Amino acid sequence: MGEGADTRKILLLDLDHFFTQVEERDDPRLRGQPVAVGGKPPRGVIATANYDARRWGVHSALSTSIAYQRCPSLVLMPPRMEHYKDVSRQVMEILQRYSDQVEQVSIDEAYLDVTHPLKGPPSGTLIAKAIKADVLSELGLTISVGVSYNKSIAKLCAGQGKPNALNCVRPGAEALAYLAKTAVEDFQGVGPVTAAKLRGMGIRNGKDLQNTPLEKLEQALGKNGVDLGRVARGIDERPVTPERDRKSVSNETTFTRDLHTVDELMHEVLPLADAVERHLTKIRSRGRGVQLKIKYADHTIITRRQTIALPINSADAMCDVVEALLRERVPLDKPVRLIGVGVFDLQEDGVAGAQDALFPQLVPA
Ligand code: TTP
Ligand code: MG
Repeated sequence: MGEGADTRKILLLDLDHFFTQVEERDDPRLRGQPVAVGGKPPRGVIATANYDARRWGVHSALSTSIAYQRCPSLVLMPPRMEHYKDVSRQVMEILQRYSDQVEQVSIDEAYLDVTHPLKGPPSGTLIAKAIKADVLSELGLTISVGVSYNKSIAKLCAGQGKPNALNCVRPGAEALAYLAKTAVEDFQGVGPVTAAKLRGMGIRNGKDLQNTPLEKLEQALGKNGVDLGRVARGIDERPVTPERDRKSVSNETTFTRDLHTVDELMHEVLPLADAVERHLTKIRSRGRGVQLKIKYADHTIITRRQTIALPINSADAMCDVVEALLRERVPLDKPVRLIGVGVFDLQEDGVAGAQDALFPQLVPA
């Protein structure tokens, strides 16, 4: 079976009240008090507040003067950004142990694809538990985790039952039921304006989104409406993309009729690889890996990547790797509707590594 979207294991990890948690860890006298990190009045704002202070209505982006009015006993700490960045790096290092697919999305938040973990048990929930235990024992911090098969559900369920949450939503009926009861404003990208528009159409939750045809959502909200409708139906194929992989060049095409064989597919690959070569020449770069994406007629997607010894930029070299991948690592038991090819892990021509590899005789002994 191919690696369709429904078979992934995705985690979203988000540290609890991050800046204040670090302050409380470093100075235990703060524990049990309402604490915020932020700038001083009259002009300062709150960066974050611990859960005690939140009960008083103190939250991120609130003016600190108002925070003091709401909570006169508030303990205000000045931000120590460099320190929080160091702690953030330490957390990310723990995540890297479990997967090489880590996408940091903010100072205290990251997605992890653990479909093929580097270590740990073969279960998203058990890996989440192991990571939580590492972060707590090594760094003294709690982190909330959502586990599911796509990014949007992982993100939604990570936010529930904070702090120190661990929630899992399984694909299929469980995911659909979970999404059905999610309020529209809890979906990512739905702000007050969109929410009001949806409510005006009688759409209050995921169930209503599931029951509204995508065409209708498109008419009301454009492409975002279609994306929202798909997310509510449990479809979100966005990959977890580590920073290094964002440095890639690729090109894809959807066929006018579905294809079945390696030869048919390779016929389509050449012009794509040519376009990638032209682009690489323009930006004077080479890639140290080749990536292949296949979308089947049933819309499941698989991706395959192959790192290569010498960085390449030629269409011929790309085609060789793609053909090997197609023959060895891609099941062609279903018709294919789209193929994408590209290179990743780019480096500029003339950069030491590329030259060394291409012209080993020039490397001084
Ligand atoms: P968040 O993860 O949004 O918030 P949090 O970690 O404080 O609380 P939660 O338990 O709900 O996850 O943001 C992470 C850090 O980013 C937060 O500790 C402080 C900083 N931040 C700001 O400086 N300004 C802001 O407006 C927000 C939202 C966060
Ligand atoms: Mg957080």
